[in-house]
Amino acid sequence: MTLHLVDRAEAYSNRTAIVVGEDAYTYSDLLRVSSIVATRLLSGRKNLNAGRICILVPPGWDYVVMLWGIWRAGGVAVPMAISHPPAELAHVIEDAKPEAIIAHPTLFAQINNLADERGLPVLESSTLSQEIPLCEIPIVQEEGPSMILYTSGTTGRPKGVVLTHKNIRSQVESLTVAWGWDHDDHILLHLPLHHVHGIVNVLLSALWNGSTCEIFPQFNAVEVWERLSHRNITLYMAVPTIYRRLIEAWKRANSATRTAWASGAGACRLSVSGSAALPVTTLELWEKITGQRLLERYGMTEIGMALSNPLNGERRPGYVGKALPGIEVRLVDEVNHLVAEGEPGLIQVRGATVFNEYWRQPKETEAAFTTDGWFITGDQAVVEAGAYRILGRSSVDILKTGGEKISALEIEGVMLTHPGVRECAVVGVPDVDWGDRVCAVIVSEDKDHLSTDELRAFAKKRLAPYKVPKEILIVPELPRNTMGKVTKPEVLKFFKPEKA
Ligand code: MLC
Ligand code: AMP
Repeated sequence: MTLHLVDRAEAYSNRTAIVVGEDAYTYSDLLRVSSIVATRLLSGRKNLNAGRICILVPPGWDYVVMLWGIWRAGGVAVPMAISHPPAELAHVIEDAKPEAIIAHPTLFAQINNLADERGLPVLESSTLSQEIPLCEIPIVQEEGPSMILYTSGTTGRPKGVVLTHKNIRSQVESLTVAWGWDHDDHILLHLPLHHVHGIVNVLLSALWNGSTCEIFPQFNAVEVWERLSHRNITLYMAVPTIYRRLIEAWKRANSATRTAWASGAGACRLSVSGSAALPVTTLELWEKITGQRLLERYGMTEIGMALSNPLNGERRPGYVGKALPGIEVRLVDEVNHLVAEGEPGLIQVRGATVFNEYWRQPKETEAAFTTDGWFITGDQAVVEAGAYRILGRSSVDILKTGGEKISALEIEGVMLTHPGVRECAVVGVPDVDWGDRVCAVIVSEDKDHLSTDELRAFAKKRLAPYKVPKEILIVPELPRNTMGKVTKPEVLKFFKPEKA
């Protein structure tokens, strides 16, 4: 069977698939150029046979045709974060064991040494889409792997979540029904393209439906407002931090600009928030400004989207609604017994949208599922009057900052490699802008010679920008319980929460 996503594109032929600045590309362009990319990647072979290919390309047309080209050649795409320093990229390369890396020339400096050291070819994205006589494109099985997305867990460095083509198809089919996607939709995309939110909820949902996806290379609040003010964007999706930033930019604008911007956002048929808890104050302010009530939904890299407020009907502030079409969600206690409505429980999810495995991590995979096949999310919730309310994570060591999931333990592990650091504890301080603000306390080997500036510079070199602690305190000792274990609730007291 060929990929449904690709088959459907044939029918959308001359409709606009992607817009980037002044450039518009049709579905026919997407099919033609992605088959060129596939031909070049195959380079005489019949099928990439699930070989991994990393993509280090900024959001834009090149990114989309590289992704489709890899899939059409039978490969597995490994989208990499363009903001990550080489140390983080090295982990992905080591783990995914790709056969090549596709990179945009502006990002060569980040990747060339890593690739050279490992004898890996770096393929320039624009060269891959240069005309060539096309070869026969292989038949790709929907049950096969399509992408590996890296996500943090409580232990170690980020793990690769393997999503199949079928998973992705099930995810977009569910969202299509739930959110009423159709070919007249036009969505704005500025989210990073190494997460399900940007890739599946926005880009692939648009392409599945013959809609138009307009891509901005990065988020900029004024640019987003200006674009919305043309009143022809029908759908908008972002994380709570972004809605917060948009609100702040709107407050700074003059009265005429505010009116134009608000009317543009109000013209969207639907605006969605997710990837982290949406503060009720943010929902209320957005509604006050634009007249639109945000639709909050809940999801995860391993499962796509699971819970959503309704397209039509009441969207309750502070709640994430009910299970999406085709997805089973349940709440259980510590011994896997269902809990009653009104009782807090652990969220478990089952269905065709759910991934099968962490890449080359059979033990982690086994531990992530119950014996009867439910995925254990690690999140807690309660059902009240038929709708789910997320209560938080089971582990204090998993944080969400600006929609990015991170592991406190991973950051602690990196900080401990600094010779001046004896001990380190990282916490997520509640913060109305970031969700969790990453903060660290350090016990130094030699406090007179260790500065917080140096520690931040050290972290910046080794960690993704959003993992770098925003505040670092050097303290004489860490708070511990009677068993000698560091008590994170006590560590939190070193920092000031920024609540709405
Ligand atoms: C950037 N910074 C962050 C950050 N992003 N700090 C904490 N958390 C983040 N997420 C840092 C920068 O390193 C910089 O630090 C400072 O903040 C300001 O940077 P910026 O350039 O202004 O930030 P910006 O590039 O605008 O990024 C902010 C953002 C971005 C919110 C637009 O983080 C973003 O797009 N987040 C969305 C992530 C996402 O798509 N998640 C979905 C995961 S999938 P300094 O020190 O240099 O000043 C998922 C499943 C689901 O969760 O349910 O969807
Ligand atoms: P990720 O691993 O980046 O896909 O992040 C998934 C996690 O984001 C979930 O396990 C939740 O903890 C969190 N999350 C996603 N959506 C919401 C939401 N609407 N409210 C609260 N948390 C959310």
